[in-house]
Amino acid sequence: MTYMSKISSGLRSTLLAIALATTTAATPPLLPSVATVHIKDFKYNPTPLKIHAGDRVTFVNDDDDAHTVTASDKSFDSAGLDTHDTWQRVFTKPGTYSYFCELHPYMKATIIVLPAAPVK
Ligand SMILES: [Cu+2]
Repeated sequence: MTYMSKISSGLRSTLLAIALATTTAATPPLLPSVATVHIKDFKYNPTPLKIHAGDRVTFVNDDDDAHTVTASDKSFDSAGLDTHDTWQRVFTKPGTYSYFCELHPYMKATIIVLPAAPVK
């Protein structure tokens, strides 16, 4: 391969990478989280989930159907998550959070937020 064709092939893969990045831009990059709740077979797992104040939780829809992660008091709402969609939320206040799926209201789960973990 000549030097010039190497550059041109490098440029082509750069453009391809940009094109791919653009098409996947709808899904925000995942931030580090302490726990992941999987939605599978119309169930949230694990539930109840225990975390500490300030922790970020990732929700993943592993089902073929769309689901939501919606607080019973509507204080948070993921909106519709299609298959393989993810949604993240940081729980800043201790408390017990009940949530459900707006599309299948019998799907219910709980997150227990304990006071922030002591600094080691
Ligand atoms: Cu659902």
